[in-house]
Amino acid sequence: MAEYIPPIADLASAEFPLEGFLPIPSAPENFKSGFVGIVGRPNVGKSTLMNYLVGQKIAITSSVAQTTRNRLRGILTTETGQIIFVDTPGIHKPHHQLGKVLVQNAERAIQGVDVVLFVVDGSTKAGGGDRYVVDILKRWQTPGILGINKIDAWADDLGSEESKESLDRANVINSYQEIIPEGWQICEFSALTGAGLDSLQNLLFQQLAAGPYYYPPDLVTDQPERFIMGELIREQIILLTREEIPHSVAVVIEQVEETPQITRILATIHVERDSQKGIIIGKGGLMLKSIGSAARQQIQKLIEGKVYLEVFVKVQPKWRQSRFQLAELGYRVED
Ligand SMILES: Nc1nc2c(ncn2[C@@H]2O[C@H](COP(=O)(O)OP(=O)(O)OP(=O)(O)O)[C@@H](O)[C@H]2O)c(=O)[nH]1
Ligand SMILES: [Mg+2]
Repeated sequence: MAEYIPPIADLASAEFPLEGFLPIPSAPENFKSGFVGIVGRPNVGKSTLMNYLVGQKIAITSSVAQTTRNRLRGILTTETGQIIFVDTPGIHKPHHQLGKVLVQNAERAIQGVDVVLFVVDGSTKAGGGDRYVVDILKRWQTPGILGINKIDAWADDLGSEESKESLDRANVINSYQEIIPEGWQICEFSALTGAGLDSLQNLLFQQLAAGPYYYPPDLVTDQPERFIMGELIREQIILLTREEIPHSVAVVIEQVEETPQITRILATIHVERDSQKGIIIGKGGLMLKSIGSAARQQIQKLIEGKVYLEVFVKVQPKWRQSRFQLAELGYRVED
């Protein structure tokens, strides 16, 4: 059936449900489906969670806050139903135009989904950043679930002292319970190890109503391949450079040329200052070489073929402050 699947890029702008595409079967009577928004403050593990649930790396992840910059859809199809996860940028108090766009997009996602999965970091108690997110969530009546992530950290930090463990664990859960709207269910899991994710999946299906297949059963994202390629390059920059560089970087895929033997990709890395360009290029071009080579390997996995990747670095002063430049680099408020 694979030959009937339309190009991923076409699906991105298609209407739901995607009727008329051959590979979409009609759903049995008790089939559940719907949209689940994954929201929370930056760095709590939202993208790691979505990747685990759908079984493929769709969203890049890192220990640097504000890694995700766009709403990303990841699709999970089982015999029970189909969940379309919407991964969102971490909600924070924005300091520049880019931040404003990110938070606006996260807020829009909350309004457009059937269930909100509010993900928090279980290795720390609730803080101001979480309360800030809850205040935004309360503006909408979308049903919610509290997802306490990183529970693998409980065992690591607390050793074998059982009483201390249960005490701290209870404290953490209580701190989040106190801030969420009444009636929300709670689920604990680790997006890193997968512990607790079966229960989470069951809980989500319980919350969804009967519905159609929105996407073909074997599709895991509607994100265009070009977009993911750019993200994989940005991920390597985040991983290999430090400090303020990750936030000042945008990647644009200028050209993709496919031949039966190889895919040639031309990409531009945009930074804000000459000094940042210097860091990205590195001594004797070594840093850029490392970024390109690591990204190329990731892209080869994505497209399952050989890749030739050519990367340029361009200085575009203050692009994060300019609405026009943001839009040009692919960051705009999404419908
Ligand atoms: N120990 C542990 N670390 C985790 C877990 N889930 C995610 N992480 C780590 O937390 C960091 C942030 O993960 P991301 O998935 O990028 O977080 P995010 O919420 O998408 O972050 P933003 O996109 O910046 O909002 C990464 O270093 C992950 O490896 C978990 O269950 N346990
Ligand atoms: Mg993310």
